[in-house]
Amino acid sequence: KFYPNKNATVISAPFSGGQGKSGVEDGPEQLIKYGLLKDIEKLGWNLKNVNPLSEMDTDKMKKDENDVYNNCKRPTMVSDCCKLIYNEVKSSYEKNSFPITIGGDHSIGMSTISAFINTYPNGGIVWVDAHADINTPSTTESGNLHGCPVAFAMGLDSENWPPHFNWIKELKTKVKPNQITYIGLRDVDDGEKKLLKDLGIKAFSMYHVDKFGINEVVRMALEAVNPNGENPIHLSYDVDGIDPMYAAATGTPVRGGLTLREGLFLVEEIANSGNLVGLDIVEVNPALSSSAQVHLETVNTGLSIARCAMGETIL
Ligand code: HAR
Ligand code: MN
Ligand code: MN
Ligand code: MN
Repeated sequence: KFYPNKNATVISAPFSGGQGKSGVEDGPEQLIKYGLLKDIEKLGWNLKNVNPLSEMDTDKMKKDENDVYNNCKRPTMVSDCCKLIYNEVKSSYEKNSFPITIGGDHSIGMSTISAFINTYPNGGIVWVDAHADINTPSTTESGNLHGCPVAFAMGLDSENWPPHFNWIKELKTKVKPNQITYIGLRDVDDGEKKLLKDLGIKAFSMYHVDKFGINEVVRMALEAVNPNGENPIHLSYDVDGIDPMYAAATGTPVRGGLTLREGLFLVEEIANSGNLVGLDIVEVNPALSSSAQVHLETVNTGLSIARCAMGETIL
């Protein structure tokens, strides 16, 4: 329905400025090395691969100790890179090419979901993650901007943002509380819990997955952001939503996550709805692999998410 020509753009976002660890900037290269492009092409898609950060000296930017605003770390780096990523994702959407953004840390989600909602103002977002990533510059305890992308895309607390993010403040459309839902949460900060509650965002934690089962959780999540069943859906997938048993090579693993099958089933189900128009796969950090096996498992988990999203299991 959405991509009759089956064009997709793999947007490499080798970016680590939203958090302190290094290595996550190598996620895109690893996913591609282990077959991402070939896997998706096999499913009948015409692919382009672009890297909007190719001209940025991200190593140098990451080392700049003066790049701080109040408690926010690296606002210049995050803002400059995220703006480039926003433009690339937006242009992919405008060309009717399915954007698959591969991170990189999850701060880039501010770009992908903003580009989505500014293309499809009635769209719905499913955010799969152990974390809610909805801290504002006022509530963040870590100062890591990968914990804040949802708040930026929603325009929350914008009076207190680093001025670097004025470009996102000025975007026409903000994500509204009934346009985003979560699956897999299990490490949510107190300030984030308050925001989720006050805003009435439908969030499905691991408790809900255990209580209702993943099938019912996906159904409820889609009902929350896509009540008429016709709206386009953007899926932002942090691999730490899946249990570290299957995706340990990530910056902030949290035990008690989705099984591999739960984590893939939800993607299959969203793809089966026919409404999936965009995908992010983030927080694969090859440098944090404790063994070659862990490395391979995490990269393969990322590849499986991509294949399920692009239609592998639709018969
Ligand atoms: N909530 C914590 C913070 O704000 C941890 C965020 C960890 N984020 C990611 N992305 N891995 O989901 O710092
Ligand atoms: Mn995340
Ligand atoms: Mn996370
Ligand atoms: Mn925590």
